[in-house]
Amino acid sequence: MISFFPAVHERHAPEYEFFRGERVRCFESPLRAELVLQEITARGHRITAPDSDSQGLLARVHAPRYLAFLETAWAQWVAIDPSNASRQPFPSVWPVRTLRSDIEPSNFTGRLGLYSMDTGAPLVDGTWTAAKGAADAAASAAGLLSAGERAAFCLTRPPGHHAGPDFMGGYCFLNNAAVAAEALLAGGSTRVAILDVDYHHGNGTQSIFYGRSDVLVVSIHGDPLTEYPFYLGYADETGAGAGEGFNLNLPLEAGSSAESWFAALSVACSRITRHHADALVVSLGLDTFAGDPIAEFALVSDDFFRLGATLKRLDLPSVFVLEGGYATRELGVNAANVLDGFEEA
Ligand code: Q9C
Ligand code: ZN
Repeated sequence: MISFFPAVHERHAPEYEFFRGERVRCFESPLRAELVLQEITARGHRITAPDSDSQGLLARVHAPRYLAFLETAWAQWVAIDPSNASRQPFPSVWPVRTLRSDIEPSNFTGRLGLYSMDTGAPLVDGTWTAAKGAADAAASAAGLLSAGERAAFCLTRPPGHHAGPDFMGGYCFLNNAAVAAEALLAGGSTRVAILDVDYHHGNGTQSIFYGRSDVLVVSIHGDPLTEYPFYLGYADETGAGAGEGFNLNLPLEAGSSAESWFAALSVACSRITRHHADALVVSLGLDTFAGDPIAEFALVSDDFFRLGATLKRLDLPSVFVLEGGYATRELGVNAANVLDGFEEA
């Protein structure tokens, strides 16, 4: 399968995040992409650089003031104090209920909190460049599908599905899957489906399309009562206004078996078929793997062939966009198994 790989991903390499009150090395690392690249190259997939600019599409997905912040955040951070160049900024205050989010403070801490859902998306010097490269890959892959190709893989990081219209979070800055969906619409699709199979609910993607009927969003994920992102992803979230009925959440208890996961996948596929989608975007999180260090599902490496093969049966032009997956050593094999399962089915 043709795979878009933006080498600039490596510019996003934060040193640490917070886990149980401690600083720990980031789970979402450049090595993830390098190991996937190694494995899909070894299996004969064709790798290419992104060739589309996602700028116009990003403006359909994200708020202008959020994009402006993200692009200039590092410069503002370093302008406060040159020694900040060797420090990672983290948000420390947020506009929760009763506080105002219509006003954008000029203060960096005020802006960072306004545009963050958590402390889980550490920002560094190269974050914008890397995130933009991933969005460009999503635009490129969708462009290729619009030109008649049947499938493409975005070997991209940082991931995107937690990033909402105007906020970052959960390792995500720009919503690559949403960019792919918008690019498909711009390229002539009229009914797109996004299937999010990451362990964590894709709150950003859901929110971006919640009021719309042209993009169906279906997600299988750990029950937010116990799993991140906690505040979205419940079964009663079915869409709003014109989008009513075009959002489907299939939460599963943490610890669910592969068998129940594939049962949910079959429900998801039925809904996508009923949507009469003309293109599919797969938010391909691989943190459903049994060995994932921060997730609680039980898929084994062979199950990822089955996932690919199942998606092939939808018979739709498909863009696969890498999301999470933190069992780094097995990530390449698991990603490649999905692609090969799809191609060999
Ligand atoms: N610090 C994606 O899979 N919290 N994001 C994990 C470890 C957030 C995962 C706890 C998990 C976000 C794209
Ligand atoms: Zn995840």
